[in-house]
Amino acid sequence: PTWTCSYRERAVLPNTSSLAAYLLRLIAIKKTNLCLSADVTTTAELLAIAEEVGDSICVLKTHADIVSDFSDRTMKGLRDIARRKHFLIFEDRKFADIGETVQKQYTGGPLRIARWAEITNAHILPGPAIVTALREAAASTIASYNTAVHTEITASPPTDHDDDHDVVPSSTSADPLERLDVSHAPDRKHSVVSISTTISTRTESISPHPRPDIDHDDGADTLALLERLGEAPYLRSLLLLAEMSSEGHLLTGAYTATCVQIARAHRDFVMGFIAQHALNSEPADNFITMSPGVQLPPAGQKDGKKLGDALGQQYNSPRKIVLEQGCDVIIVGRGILKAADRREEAERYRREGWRAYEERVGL
Ligand code: BMP
Repeated sequence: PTWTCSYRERAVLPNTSSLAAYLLRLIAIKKTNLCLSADVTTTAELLAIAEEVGDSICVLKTHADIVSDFSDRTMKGLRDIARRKHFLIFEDRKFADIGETVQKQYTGGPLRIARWAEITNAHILPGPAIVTALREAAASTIASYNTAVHTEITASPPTDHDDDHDVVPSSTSADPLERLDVSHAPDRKHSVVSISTTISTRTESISPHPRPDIDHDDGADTLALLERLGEAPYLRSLLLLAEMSSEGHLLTGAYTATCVQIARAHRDFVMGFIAQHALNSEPADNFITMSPGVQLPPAGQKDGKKLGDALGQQYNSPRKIVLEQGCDVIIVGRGILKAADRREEAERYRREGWRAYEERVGL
């Protein structure tokens, strides 16, 4: 049903969470369905590549645990670039443990993923509680953030916005969680979370309100539209691994079908799938499919020849993934990272992915 819908149309369908609606609008405005898989091993390289290709992508995917010097500086640097260049951050963590453990892995440890990544992903191997556990941890993070913002607003001199919980800090302010330092004060964190339950309930609702100022092409340029779109809402979302790109993977048949059922039961938190083809089959489905294992065939080689690496990775072209398989976002790592001019190569992937999308929806 979503196969021939434009990204803009899908942003206002019912059952679309606020973060998914934001991403769909972002894709439509920047005209990019490209996600860069920034598989680099130092903070300097990560921030450099984010800066270099940020204008060409809708999502930046990270593997924080391969960054040898990952620290607060990495998180802040990434958030800063994401805000300026308008993309979402997706930590490719592939959670796969019991609920209690994934909550700690998601919010704690040296990476504190929930703080800086809007999107993360999980296997459903342990059963559906992995989703509810991550959702609960995400809600606490959002609640802490909202309370921190609220505390900041009410503590500052009175303004018109004093009672407005939806106010988001201005783009120049640093992470308010930082100032409240909730992560280092467990007791305080507990009370902060309880005060703000009502706020988090409000932020988590599925409410893709139409935005006439950006949901129609009124001729405004990209920068003007991005300004109207504003910053990403402070929300969290999950992708479920429904299929993999690697040779001989076991995420097939009934497993993939169960994954879709679990996603349907948690539409407020699960924005979509990592998969090799679109999985929207019921009228209510509006899941976003992001697909890794994408590379353009080398110059002179025809599309269709099997491509891969020596360790099981298998590649398809952007055209096949978007036009024939109906996927929404192409995830590209080495195809861009190994290019001599990565900015230009990212643009080439962006154009390919976008052309395939336009052809699919008949634009
Ligand atoms: P590359 O384009 O360089 O092959 O990188 C693919 C990226 O996508 C890697 O970060 C890998 O961990 C991830 N990935 C994948 O390749 N296949 C999957 O099925 C799921 C993934 O997350």
